[in-house]
Amino acid sequence: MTLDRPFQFSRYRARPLEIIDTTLREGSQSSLLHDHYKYFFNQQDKVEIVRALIIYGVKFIELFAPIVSAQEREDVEAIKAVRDELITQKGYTFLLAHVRCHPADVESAIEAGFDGLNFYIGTSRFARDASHGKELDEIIRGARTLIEQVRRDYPHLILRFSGEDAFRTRPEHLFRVYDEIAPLVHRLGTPDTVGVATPATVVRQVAMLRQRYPYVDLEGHFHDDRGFALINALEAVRAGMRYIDTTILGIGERSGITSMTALLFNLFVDREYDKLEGYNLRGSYPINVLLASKLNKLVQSKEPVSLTNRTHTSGVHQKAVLNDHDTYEAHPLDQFGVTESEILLGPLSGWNVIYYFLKEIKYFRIDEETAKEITRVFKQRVYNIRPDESPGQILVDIAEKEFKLSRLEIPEPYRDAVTQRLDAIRPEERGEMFNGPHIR
Ligand code: HCA
Ligand code: CU
Repeated sequence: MTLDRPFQFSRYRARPLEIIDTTLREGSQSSLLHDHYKYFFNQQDKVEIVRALIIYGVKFIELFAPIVSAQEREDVEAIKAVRDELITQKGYTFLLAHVRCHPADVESAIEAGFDGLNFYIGTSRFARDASHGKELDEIIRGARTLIEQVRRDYPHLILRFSGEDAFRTRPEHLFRVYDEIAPLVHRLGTPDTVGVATPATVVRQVAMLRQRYPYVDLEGHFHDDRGFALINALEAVRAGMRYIDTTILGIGERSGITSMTALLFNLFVDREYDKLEGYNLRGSYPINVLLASKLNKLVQSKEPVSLTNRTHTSGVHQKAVLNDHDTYEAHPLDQFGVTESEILLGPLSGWNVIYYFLKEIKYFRIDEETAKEITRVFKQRVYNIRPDESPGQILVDIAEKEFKLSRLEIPEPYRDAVTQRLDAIRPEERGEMFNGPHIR
């Protein structure tokens, strides 16, 4: 067994945290694509996603090996063209092919001009029995021969090896394989393929691998079956893992993997700023929206970097947020591109927000007592709302038709300029950062 320092890839000095985006590989395995009559990202989707990732600051992008289909092979060409176009502006981004330990996968990736190969093979009992049927010695022999050959013939390639289902592989088995492969690769992956890991087992696994393979960088890949994909990735980063696989919105096989923006947002909240070097954090919400639009859905409500986390529905919250949004918004989401805050009118709204809405946004001449009365009427009416109505429209109708309120006449050009009650917002947050809540 040799555990020498491996060869280095010289073109790039890795940052404290490198995201390996796998939206177009792992993410393409998401059932969400199949729920929307879409089944795959088309070439234009892929090009737009890759462009957004590069602009966001991602330096490693994983794609399927082109052997998967003729279409994949063509798409790699288009993706490479975008990457090349952005090099002068954004630096180099490495394209990595996800390959089985099969010569045909490797050949297809090399032919397509990939910068690196992410080898994987199942090492757990399950994979050995039910998937490829190979025993450990055979796995080792096959992988070693292939990787040695690739290193010899293509020394510029960045190589990674993952024992799939590493968290259900017994440590002595994992060591037997990794001891042989570690000297040949730049990174060792330790994927939690079926989402069984916990923060505690992740910390243990990272410590164990760091101790045994001090010269090889580690890569994590955490599935969300238990809802732990985010916390596991965070713990792994804290324990010294440098490379983390993520996807935009965390999409992937079954419940997916760690969401890229959720991970970076949490590192920011925990003040791990060194890990955020080179990421354009303000692009977080826009990149989530981009992917959600490709899936024909909204950014999901459980996503930390979402408008949902700046949306308020209950009367108590709405009143407080109008005075100081920090009351129910603890995190600097505006720095992650969620620059608006939203108040949704509905049966839970109180008179404060209704007063604000009718007076400041709809220009009614109204006093507080009238607003309270209108609120009482609204709270009855809104329970019978029709699909073609909005709560805002019901309020305007009540104010106009039942209470016969008149409105201020504001000349057209000035209307947009006076809709926000700026005195409710702290001075340092005025301007483009925070324009007051958007009410509807
Ligand atoms: C897969 C499995 C994988 C691979 C991860 C890796 C996993 O879908 O092929 O190559 O590190 O979760 O184990 O995504
Ligand atoms: Cu996976």
